[in-house]
Amino acid sequence: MIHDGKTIIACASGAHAHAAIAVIRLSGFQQLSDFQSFFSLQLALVKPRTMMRANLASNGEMVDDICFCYFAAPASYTGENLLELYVHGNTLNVERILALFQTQKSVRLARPGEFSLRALQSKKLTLSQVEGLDLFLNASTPLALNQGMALLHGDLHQAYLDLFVSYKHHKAALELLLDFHEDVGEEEGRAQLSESWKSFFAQLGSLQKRLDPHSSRLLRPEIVIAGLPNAGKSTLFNRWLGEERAIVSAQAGTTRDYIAEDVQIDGVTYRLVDTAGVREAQDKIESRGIELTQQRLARAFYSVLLINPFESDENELKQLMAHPFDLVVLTHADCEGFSDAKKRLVLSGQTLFFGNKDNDFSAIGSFVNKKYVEATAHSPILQERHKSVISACWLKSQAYQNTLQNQSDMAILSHELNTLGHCLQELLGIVSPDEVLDHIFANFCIGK
Ligand SMILES: Nc1nc2c(ncn2[C@@H]2O[C@H](COP(=O)(O)OP(=O)(O)OP(=O)(O)O)[C@@H](O)[C@H]2O)c(=O)[nH]1
Ligand SMILES: [Mg+2]
Repeated sequence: MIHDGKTIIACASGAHAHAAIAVIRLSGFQQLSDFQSFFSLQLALVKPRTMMRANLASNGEMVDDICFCYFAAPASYTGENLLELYVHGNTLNVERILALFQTQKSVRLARPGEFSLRALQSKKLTLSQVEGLDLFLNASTPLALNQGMALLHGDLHQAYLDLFVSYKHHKAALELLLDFHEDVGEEEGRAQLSESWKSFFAQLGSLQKRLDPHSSRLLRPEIVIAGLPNAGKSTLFNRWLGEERAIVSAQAGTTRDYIAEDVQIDGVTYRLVDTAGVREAQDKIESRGIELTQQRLARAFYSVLLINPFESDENELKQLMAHPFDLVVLTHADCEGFSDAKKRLVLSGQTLFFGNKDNDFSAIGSFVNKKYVEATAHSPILQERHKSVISACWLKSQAYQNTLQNQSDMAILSHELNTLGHCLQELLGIVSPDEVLDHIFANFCIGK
């Protein structure tokens, strides 16, 4: 996305629901007085970072009674001249004010994320901070919220900076051995090389331990209820939500598409997903529904297999159980003959029983929470970009370590270390080679 020099405008507080107040942002204008025709007070007199009140007007007709605050460049979120309007949050009103400002040729609607992109371009935010902001604003788990804040606050970025400093120490040690070994001495040079590598490798190792291929499931964790048709999935789904959200009927194959709603368990928001019963599909729609069930199961954070022990086809159940379910729930526990019916099933792992009158889902909730606590204990890194770059760095550093141990040719080592360096720069942004040289002369006393 290239900066086209236009002023961008958008509602920053979500324009899709009526609210008491909505915040509209404008960024990138030449001077505040560009908007004079819309304001009832003299904009030339407005001091930056001061809350003001004014009437907004269009062709002399009052549009809204608002408050506003002006942030002069570069001391603003985007680093540009920025104006925040606090308007009445009716969606029509917001639309009307957005349209009013766009009557000026230089103003256009912002694209998603464009304010943050401009903040990045003006170096007000680092890439990690922008990613943190994204994580923070979309978080549905405390892990994502905390990690978003850590990124935004620059904590994780600091860990990458520290890693890069260690890398530069090591690179400097290698350069020293290559170009100045007569000054330093071979033995001393090799010792520095080995020590600096150990320290870098340990730092990278602790980041690598935070990689988890399944961590994307923690961003918006789903609890997926699956089973054969008529197992009682929609019944359990409705009872958990406390409302008649899904259609329940004695006809097998009632749920065709999956249905999802949010549930809270110990401060974490999960998507609870009711799915189409899995069987030999009877038509194209059912077949698609079953495909969707399999997809939801594959990306589920927690999967629950529901079984009606009175109506369970062993072969079909066997096929379903190929998926590693976290929990099995037997339904129809209120029905006569339940104990005998359940004896016919061969089950392993966690199992719970539910009948028509059971409304207490705390047992399932505590199993789900246990898994969440275990899955987040090592603070897994959630950002896909960070995960893939760290894992590439890890692979490269292992290869380099191999060469370091077995290869005495410094030129090859230097080449491999450079490719690792490029990878690290991806975590941080491009760094000029001059910096490495600066580092050598700053940290090592050469030509004593
Ligand atoms: N007695 C009793 N009936 C139940 C129980 N759970 C579900 N039912 C009944 O079983 C039938 C099927 O229930 P649903 O919840 O629609 O089953 P489903 O698994 O969603 O079925 P599909 O959407 O067709 O895959 C309905 O008539 C429910 O009232 C239970 O625990 N006890
Ligand atoms: Mg159903």
